[in-house]
Amino acid sequence: MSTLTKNPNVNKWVDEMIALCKPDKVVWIDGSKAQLDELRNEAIATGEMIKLNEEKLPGCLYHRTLPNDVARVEDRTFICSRKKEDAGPTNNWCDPKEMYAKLTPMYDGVMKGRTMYVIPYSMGPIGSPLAKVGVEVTDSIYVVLNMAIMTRMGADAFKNLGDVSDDFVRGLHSKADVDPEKRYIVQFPEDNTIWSINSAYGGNVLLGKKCFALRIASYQGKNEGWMAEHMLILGIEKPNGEIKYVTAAFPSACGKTNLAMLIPPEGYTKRGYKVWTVGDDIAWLKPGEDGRLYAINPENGFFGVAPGTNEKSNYNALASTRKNTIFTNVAINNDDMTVWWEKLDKNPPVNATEWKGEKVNGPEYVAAGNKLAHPNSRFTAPAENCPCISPEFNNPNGVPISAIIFGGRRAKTAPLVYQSFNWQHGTFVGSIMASETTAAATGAVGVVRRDPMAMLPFCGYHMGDYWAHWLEMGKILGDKAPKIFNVNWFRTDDNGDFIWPGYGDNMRVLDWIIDRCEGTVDAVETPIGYEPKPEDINVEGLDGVTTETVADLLSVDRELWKEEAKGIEEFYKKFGDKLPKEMSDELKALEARLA
Ligand code: GTP
Ligand code: SPV
Ligand code: MN
Repeated sequence: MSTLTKNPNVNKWVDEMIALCKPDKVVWIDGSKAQLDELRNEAIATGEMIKLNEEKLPGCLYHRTLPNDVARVEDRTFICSRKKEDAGPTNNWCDPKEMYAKLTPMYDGVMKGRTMYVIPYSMGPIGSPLAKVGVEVTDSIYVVLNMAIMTRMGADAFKNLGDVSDDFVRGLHSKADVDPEKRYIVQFPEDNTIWSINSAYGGNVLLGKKCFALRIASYQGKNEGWMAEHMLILGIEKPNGEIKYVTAAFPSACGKTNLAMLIPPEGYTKRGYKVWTVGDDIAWLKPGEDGRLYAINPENGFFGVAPGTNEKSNYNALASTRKNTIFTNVAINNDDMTVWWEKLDKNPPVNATEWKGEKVNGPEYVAAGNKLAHPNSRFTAPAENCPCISPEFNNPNGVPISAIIFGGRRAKTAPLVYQSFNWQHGTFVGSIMASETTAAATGAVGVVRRDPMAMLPFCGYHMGDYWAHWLEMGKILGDKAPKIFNVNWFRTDDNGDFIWPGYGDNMRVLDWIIDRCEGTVDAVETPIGYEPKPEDINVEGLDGVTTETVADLLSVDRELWKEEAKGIEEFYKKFGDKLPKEMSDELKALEARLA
């Protein structure tokens, strides 16, 4: 039995996992600095992690995963609810009994010769009424060190669980042989259980993140009256000191981290605007005592996309990675043991090791069309490192949300920004999201697919029931519900170049969104929703982007949208009688407005 907790439910379950995996040794993670330092040193000694330049990147480590193990694997991710219809048409499903029977032999003795680490952690500030406890057992030090950054990890999480509660999520992970043919990422929502095997990468193995905080938590939220969403949370401080909070759901690698940490254009900073980051990937939302919707970030760090991050595009993210950070699958500059990735700067290191571990001449390698860092290479950085981390980051009650923003990568169709007519229409707008696929998951990149609410890979139950839950939440929130918007930073011109400058300049769109929430700016009614008058998007100080450009970015091509409506109808058919009538009504209303 552990000295960390007397909770019999925890101890019994860990004993079962030990009996199954048969590790040589079991280490309970208390979260102490001494213990973590010891694990870091062990990982460095075995070569699992590489120590980086102690002066330039203090406390930072490098890790490389196998080339077959660099992203989430959606085709090997399962929702094992007892009834198939509870997983719905957008999830892979298998009967839980069958799945346990298939995986149990794979875990049998898998940790022989290895150490099992038992990680207690809290998703959300410890003691928050919105927080939840998880325990992950794993044979990977990399997982322990990442969980130490991404969650509130250690003995305090057990204190919060108490001595009797059974309310914790059980996560079992083994890297096993990292065999992609035997890789499984499996959620058992009805058992509060996650089993992950044969991967050692990010979202597949940091079980507090996508597996718990989205797949399991979305199911818990439906049953308990709250929401778990793939959303950033940010606060916009206005010149009068007032802060308005918004959330935004964009699919993986579509700009959440960047928007969450943006630095407003000069004209705005001079007037006293500032952005505060509460979260960059996941939000848990629940109505508060005043009837408004409140959000916490269940995470404690950022597992962010490295390529594209630089001083100019995302100063705050880069600053967050300058100490106590883990870099995965980026390139190393061997001259000074620092890191490099595409678009960090224009100077790839000459004496480089590319992400797979081969020593190369960086400039030559890049000139030949190769990438030094994997497109889904990431940094794991503590939230406390972020220069613009919100003073409310640890507020156990979260922050009140004024607006919810949906968005994705669409070369055409979706305009720069529009507002839904109301919550029900906003739910429809979220449900019809589509976006080009990215390197965050294995498979083709750049293919447009439907990704409702950016939750396609993360909804732990039937998507039709999920939409019904959204509609239900709207009824509970009533006139205190956040306003719902849709944005698209990714429209392209005839050369395929992005028209909108994006990044910090997205503040100009947030500005309009906040004004709409406060009712201080007009809008134009279009068939798809309310749009800004082009002149109401501030273009002051922009190079080559005028009010005419904005008008173009806001144009709604009725023929394209009629095609879009057909695509939505096709997509909706998948959901059969689980599709809420409100959603098909909204589709009919859209078609009528387009006709
Ligand atoms: P996950 O962590 O996978 O959920 O992704 P995310 O939504 O946090 O995406 P992130 O902010 O890391 O952005 C991913 C990629 O999109 C990076 O390469 C960015 O440089 C690029 N990007 C972000 N914001 C913008 C923008 O406003 N315009 C353009 N053109 N690209 C952007
Ligand atoms: C995503 O893919 O949306 C991520 C990265 O945020 S991972 O943690 O790997 O899921
Ligand atoms: Mn994500």
